[in-house]
Amino acid sequence: RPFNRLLLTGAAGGLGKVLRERLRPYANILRLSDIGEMAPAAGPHEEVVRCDLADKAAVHQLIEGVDAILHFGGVSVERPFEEILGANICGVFHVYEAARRHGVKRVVFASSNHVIGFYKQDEHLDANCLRRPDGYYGLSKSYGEDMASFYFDRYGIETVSIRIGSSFPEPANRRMMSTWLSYDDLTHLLERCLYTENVGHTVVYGMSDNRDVWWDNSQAAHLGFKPKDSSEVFRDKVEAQPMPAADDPARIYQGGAFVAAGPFGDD
Ligand code: NAI
Ligand code: 15L
Repeated sequence: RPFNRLLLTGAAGGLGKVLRERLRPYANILRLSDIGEMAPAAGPHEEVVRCDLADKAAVHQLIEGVDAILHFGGVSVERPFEEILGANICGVFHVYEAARRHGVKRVVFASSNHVIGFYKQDEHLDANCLRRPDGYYGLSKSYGEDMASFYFDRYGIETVSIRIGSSFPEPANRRMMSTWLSYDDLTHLLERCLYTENVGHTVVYGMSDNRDVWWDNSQAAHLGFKPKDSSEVFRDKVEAQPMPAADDPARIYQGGAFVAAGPFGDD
């Protein structure tokens, strides 16, 4: 039972390009949006709309006629606060406010492990842990999760916030042996996020069935997310890399190098 029209923001990005292909079964029409160019041009059952998430009126137009939103657009790494502000903080407000005004009832929000990035790698977390954002980027995702919670409590718009670990073709380093999320497992998770009823605001950690994990998804068990892949198949390749020094954030913190990014600007 596909949705009539699904919106994917961030469609020109790394995950957006992958999801453009993989979301096809779930929508009669997939509306793709990004501030950047989205090649190729719209194919059958696609709509391509350039839009800056910082532009409230444009986002309002973008969301008209949509049945559910996969919100993947925005700045995806640590950057100066002013860059994060428009795309991620104003952007997520614009998305929810437009969803409210157009009666959209389901959002899947690409949150990030960087909302809890300042926990150490020997700590185990579930969805109820206090957040410890590791930068302005992590703060913006934390704000997005609060926005999701508020719009559910106030307006009944349901969201699954996925604290994505590291979703790339393969884990690039030792830290990602724990945080890696394969594209197949991401796709399965998105399917569960779209179709599970009564999610309220659910927080789920987006990780594959990796051997050594830091996160417990028991509070999101109702989603029925059962990852099938594991980073183990890459272990030899990853462990051929030199071990980071004992004081390297990549070895200490769940957020890895993000905890030490910046400061930016003149200071
Ligand atoms: P990406 O940086 O490749 O894609 C993000 C897209 O958002 C880009 O195409 C960019 O042009 C667009 N964008 C940026 N500012 C915008 C604005 N003002 N208006 C409209 N679009 C704008 O990132 P990626 O890896 O594809 O990630 C997608 C989402 O998932 C992001 O929200 C990211 O924070 C989140 N995420 C990704 C992880 C990963 O491992 N790939 C891990 C955790 C979270
Ligand atoms: C993220 O939130 C980023 O968007 C992505 O590029 C990776 O850096 C990922 O986290 C990670 O922590 O590996």
